[in-house]
Amino acid sequence: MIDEIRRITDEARAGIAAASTLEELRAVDAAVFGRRSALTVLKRGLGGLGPDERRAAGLALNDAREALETELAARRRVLEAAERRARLEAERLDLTEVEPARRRGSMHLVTQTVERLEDVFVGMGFTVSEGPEVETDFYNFEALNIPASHPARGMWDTLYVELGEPESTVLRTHTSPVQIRVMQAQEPPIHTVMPGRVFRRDTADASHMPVFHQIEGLVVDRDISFADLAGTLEEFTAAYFGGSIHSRLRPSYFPFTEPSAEYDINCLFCEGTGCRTCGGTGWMELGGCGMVHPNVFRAVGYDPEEWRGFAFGFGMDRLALNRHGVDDIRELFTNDVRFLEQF
Ligand code: 2NL
Repeated sequence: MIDEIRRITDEARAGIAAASTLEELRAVDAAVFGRRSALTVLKRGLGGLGPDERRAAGLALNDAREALETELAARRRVLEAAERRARLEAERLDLTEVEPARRRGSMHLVTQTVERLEDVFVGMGFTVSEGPEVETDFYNFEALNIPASHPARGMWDTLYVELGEPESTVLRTHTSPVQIRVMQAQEPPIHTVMPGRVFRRDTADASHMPVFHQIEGLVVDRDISFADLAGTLEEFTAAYFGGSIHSRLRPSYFPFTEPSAEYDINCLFCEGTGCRTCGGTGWMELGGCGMVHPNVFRAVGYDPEEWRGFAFGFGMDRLALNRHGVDDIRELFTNDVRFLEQF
């Protein structure tokens, strides 16, 4: 009988080792320990043996049971761990996984333009500054050398906010008030650009909106000259539009700069050879610029004998439209998803 127990035990061990899933192991368990298993049959047969033989066989049977139970439990742990691993792998959700073929959200056309412009100016050593869209008359006009009586007030169709004294609070007509705030807050040297929304009393059409986007730049230091202004704008022009596009400055007038100039760039369509878009001139107007007026320095408490500066400004919406061949500025503000999702 001892031999028989050993044979059954070896067979059961082989079965346990061969089970490759928990389900197979449960079948082996039933086959080894079940009511009709070889071990159970042998145990029942103990009664027909003599006392000594019965004791020896009983001990051997118990040893076999214990050994097999231990091996079964060990195998069960191994298979449970394997099945858990397989289940986790099957249920795994990789939240960083992307599907390149499917379209996801994108930045607004104007935001893309602002970010490109900021990248170029930051690369040239400028910081980026921001300020409020609702301004006082002082920041939007007075400090910029545009007193209430000044005929240049008519250059901006101002939207007023009903707050405080009549016409004392405005929606900023340019981002220049941010430059005043920057100068009030810190000493030169200053190299900063300020992009942002500005507002004018205007009827919407394909090329006008009462709200649009502007970026202005300001540099203040000792011994800053008009040549620094021209060189900075030429450098920016090549960096943003590409090396084949150049800039030129033409005399102009702004109350806050003296001298003042219009800032033109080569036509982006014909690159300067002349076409219908640029009226055959090879140039298109981008914005304005000039040397900061001494009265502006006085308004922020800078000594105009000590500090020199230049400033420039241009609209960003037209750049966004040009780059993508869009012909109506209103598209930038309607925010129809079918339009926006093209970019
Ligand atoms: C344009 C012209 C310009 C400025 C903006 C400026 C600001 C301060 C002092 C002096 Cl605080 N100037 N800004 C100067 C010249 C032109 O913008 O056509 N913008 C769209």
